Amino acid sequence: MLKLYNLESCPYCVMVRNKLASLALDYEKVEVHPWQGQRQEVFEVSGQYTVPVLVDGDQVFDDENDIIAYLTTTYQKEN
Ligand SMILES: N[C@@H](CCC(=O)N[C@@H](CS)C(=O)NCC(=O)O)C(=O)O
Repeated sequence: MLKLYNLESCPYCVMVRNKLASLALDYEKVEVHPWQGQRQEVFEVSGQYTVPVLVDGDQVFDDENDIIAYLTTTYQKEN
C-alpha cells in the first residue's frame, strides 16, 4: 500500500494527490503536523522534514517531482 505523508494545504502535496487520483491509486494518507519540528515520523522515514513524502514498499521519495516521475514510470499504463 502506498503511503503519503501529507499536508492538506501544501501545494506540492496537492500535485501528488492529483497524480495519485489521476492514476486511480489507493493510498494511505498520513496528515502531518503543520510545524516541521513535530514530524518525527517523517524524519525517521525520509531523513528530512518536508512533505510530501511517498513510501512504496522499501522505496522512499521526498520531493514532489521525484514522486510524480516515479508514479508515472511505475503505475501509468501505456496507451
Ligand atoms: N519538495 C519541495 C519542498 C516541499 C515543501 O517545501 N513542503 C513544505 C510544505 S508545502 C514543507 O514541508 N515545509 C516545511 C514546513 O512545513 O515547515 C521542494 O524541494 O521545493
